[in-house]
Amino acid sequence: MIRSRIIGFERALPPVTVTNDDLAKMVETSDEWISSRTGIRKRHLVSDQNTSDLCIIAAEKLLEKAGWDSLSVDLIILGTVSPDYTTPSTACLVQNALGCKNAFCFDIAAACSGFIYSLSVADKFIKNGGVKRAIVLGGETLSKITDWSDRSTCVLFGDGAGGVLLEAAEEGGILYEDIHSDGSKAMALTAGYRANKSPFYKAEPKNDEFIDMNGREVFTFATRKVPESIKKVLEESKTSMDDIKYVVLHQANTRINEVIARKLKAPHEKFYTNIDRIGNTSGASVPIALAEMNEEGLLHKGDKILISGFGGGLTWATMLIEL
Ligand code: 4VN
Repeated sequence: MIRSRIIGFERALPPVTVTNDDLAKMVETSDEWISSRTGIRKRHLVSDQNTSDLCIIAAEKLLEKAGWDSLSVDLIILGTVSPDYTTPSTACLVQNALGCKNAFCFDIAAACSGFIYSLSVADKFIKNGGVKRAIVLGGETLSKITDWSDRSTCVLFGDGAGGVLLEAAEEGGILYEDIHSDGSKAMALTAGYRANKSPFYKAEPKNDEFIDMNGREVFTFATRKVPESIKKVLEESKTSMDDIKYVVLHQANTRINEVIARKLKAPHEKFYTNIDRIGNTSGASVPIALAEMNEEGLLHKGDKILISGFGGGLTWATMLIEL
């Protein structure tokens, strides 16, 4: 069977960092409250960049480091819930900046699971035989859809992008996946409602463009569904947690990830974390974490890792990968 192998990891973060103390000057909060409840100490926020700008930087680094010709890329998929435009897709903006004229390109909206959903779709195109080389990205500028007067959410999020290259290979790569949605809980985490401004629209316009989260409901969902999903991937792939080098969870909140680790009875050292420096970057968090792990020399050929995203939709997805 054709496999999709990951052969590069890169990230791009905006240069400006904002500390908890900076936020405490804007809303009624404190470094103590934010860091003890979420594990976040600072986050990168854009001052003049959009999602495409961050994704283009990450994608340029990917092609350069791998020595791939732009014209050899067949597919670009980009997970985002904060695209520059509804159309063109952010993936098409990346295509143009990189000169990947032979690629077909689209965005996937699956919030914090977006990068893993995107990897899953790219994997199917590769397994089908039509695509040999793909760029898969996760990028967000959540700061543009954050309600900066809501102290319960504005302290959580950060901006950034990350991505990988996928190449058709004989073995390794994406080994197993578990991927789900539960639209019955859609309203637990919403953002970006687009009011109908047509003169023909008669209903009361709804103003709901900013991130709105029922923290308790999403917390409960994540700590229930993610351990279940990881256990299922391990069982069905006949893999033991001992065989897993690292578990890379969506960096939503340190406390959530601690509960997940405890439920899995897995040692904390296996769980990579960078939320203290990066905050919650939704669909960008897993690829940013992978790029930082790679830069720190933690990822080696042959290693097995688990990646898991969970959030808006509600959506969740876990993948077993052999590097
Ligand atoms: C997935 C999750 C979260 C999330 C949910 C709850 C939460 C993050 C609630 C309790 C609160 C501290 C913050 Cl699990 C967010 C996303 C969106 O990316 C996805 N934090 N908290 C407290 O009072 O302790």
